[in-house]
Amino acid sequence: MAQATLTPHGEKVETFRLLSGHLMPAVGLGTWKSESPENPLAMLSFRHVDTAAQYGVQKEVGTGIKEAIHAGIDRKTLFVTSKLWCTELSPERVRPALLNTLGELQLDYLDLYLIHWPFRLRDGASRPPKAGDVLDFDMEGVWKEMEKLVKENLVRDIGICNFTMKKLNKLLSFAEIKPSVCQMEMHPGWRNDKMLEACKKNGIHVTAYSPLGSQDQGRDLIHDPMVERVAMKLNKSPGQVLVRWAIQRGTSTIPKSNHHERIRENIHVFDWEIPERDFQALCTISDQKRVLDGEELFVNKTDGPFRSTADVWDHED
Ligand code: NDP
Ligand code: 1BO
Repeated sequence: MAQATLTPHGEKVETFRLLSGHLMPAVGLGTWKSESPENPLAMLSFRHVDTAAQYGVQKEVGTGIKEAIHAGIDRKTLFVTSKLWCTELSPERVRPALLNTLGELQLDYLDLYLIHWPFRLRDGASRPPKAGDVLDFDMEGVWKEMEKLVKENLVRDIGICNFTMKKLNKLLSFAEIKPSVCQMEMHPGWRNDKMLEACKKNGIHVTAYSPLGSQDQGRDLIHDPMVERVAMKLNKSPGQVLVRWAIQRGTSTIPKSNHHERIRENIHVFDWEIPERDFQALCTISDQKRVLDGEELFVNKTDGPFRSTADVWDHED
């Protein structure tokens, strides 16, 4: 469960303790499709930013971090996550990819480095992939390289995203350092209870991505009648209810916004709670469905190796 602490300015924030013993702030700023990732204001309020080489914004995120540090924030109080993209999922590419990420972010270590998706793609792979674009993935070899990064203090924690229980069990069968964090799509429209339980059982902290239902073709949870009803009752915004729901489920979460007022809104979730009855009501939203099912990235219906999204998710949904 989240632990409450006070910032030097007397603001209440909540954190989760990872397997490694390190603390992770419960809410971070997402940066996928972000138009203002250099926003130091966001860095000052969140203290936790989630980015990835694939998002193409690491240089801007780095500028924001630098400005926040210049404004007096201690690097040690920031939590910076990035991710290893699918084209770099071979052992000899792990370290150069991390060094490139550190260079773009102007940092000498990351707090958390994640495998972005457990599928290796050929450089220049198409969307959807052509025959030969999805390659074999040496999970053990890649994880050993990730473990070396921890031992060399280049990253404090390592973890995974978009894993299934099958892939998690495979990883745990050889991991010398267990993943501290598993980042998965989770919101009231896709609770993914099975994966949350599997992670809890192994002491792995879960970060819920797309907590608001994501963007563009995502799921409009902001206007879901149940979410709106709870928000109205608690005098909070739908966005705040969705972020708070994630925290009360024991997950950290990383909402993204391009708007200052929403960024501010999404972090003001620490001095109130969703009553149990309303929390449970939010857990009953029907039509459970992923937004990010991986189809565009990994499915080739005729040439495989993944011919359907069910293949991508090991037929566990
Ligand atoms: P979110 O669920 O965070 O939703 C973002 C959308 O919600 C945007 O359209 C945003 O619009 C809108 N929004 C934000 N705040 C509010 C608010 N208070 N009220 C109403 N609307 C709001 O989507 P993401 O898919 O971006 O997920 C969050 C982060 O998770 C990503 O940015 C990324 O860092 C991470 N992620 C990781 C993945 C992985 O594979 N590991 C996959 C997907 C996401 P606007 O910007 O206009 O405010
Ligand atoms: C293509 C990247 C999905 C968001 O993390």
